[in-house]
Amino acid sequence: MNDGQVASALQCGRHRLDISYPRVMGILNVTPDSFSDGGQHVAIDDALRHAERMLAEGAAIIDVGGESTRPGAVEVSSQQELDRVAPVVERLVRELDALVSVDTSAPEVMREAAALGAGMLNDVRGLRREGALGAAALSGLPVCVMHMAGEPETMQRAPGYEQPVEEVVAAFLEARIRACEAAGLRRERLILDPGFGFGKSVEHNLRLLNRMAGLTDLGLPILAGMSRKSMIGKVLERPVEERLPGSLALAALAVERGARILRVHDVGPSVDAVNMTWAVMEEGFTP
Ligand code: 7PJ
Repeated sequence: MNDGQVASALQCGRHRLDISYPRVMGILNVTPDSFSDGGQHVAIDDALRHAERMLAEGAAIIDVGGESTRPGAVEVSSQQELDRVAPVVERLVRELDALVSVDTSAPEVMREAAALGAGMLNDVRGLRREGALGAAALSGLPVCVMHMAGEPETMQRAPGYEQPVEEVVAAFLEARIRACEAAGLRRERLILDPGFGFGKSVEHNLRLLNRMAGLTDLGLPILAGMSRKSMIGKVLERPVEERLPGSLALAALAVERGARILRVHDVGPSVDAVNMTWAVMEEGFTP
């Protein structure tokens, strides 16, 4: 049972993450389309510099992803994912002492991430892959469990829901909490994510954000990721490089509706937006 109160901190390996106020997670993509032209070593150096900047701007977590889960993306093998992610995780931990989250659905990648010193796992498939529940349970790390309808390759073709989307998402997350507990992953280690843009139309996304506060009834921290997503592009008719104002508006609203971790590309501006929102909600918070 829980009393509806969200924990004020998460033990993330060696790091203790204070979530008594909303925190920002900076996105670090290490997919080939995000690699620079100079080969893998240059790419890793670039990734590290980018992470360093995000930490300086106030990111509490660096989310490293080696599998593109953008709409239409095809699956990669877990070996490919490991080859991309492992060297970056290793250096982020050793050189920057960063709290690293690894965005993966692959049990092998989860195990290796934990061994390399990552502090959090982030699975857009909600630990539904064969072996993922067990690997996540054994890691001892907090895990973000996200709702996704379908698979990235096909999920945006014609998203449809028989019930209101917020009810489908809440029921899915409740079922995943039970599956995690059955696998020995205690609910105190879970973070919930409604999965904006994953098998959802723009109308679904807007409705889901508007009603997201309902998810706080489950008593677990909520992570929201809407940074630069197509819902902003569709509403404002902006290309991806012009979505910062829209992203900040959505981050502020997500905080107001209960999010404690915001997954973003533009860390500095997001930290300000989130802190300002929290200052209003708490009438006096100073970062
Ligand atoms: C999310 C994610 C999200 C979590 C991506 C993109 C697509 N992980 N990974 N939540 N989105 N937890 O950033 O546009 O919303 S990849």
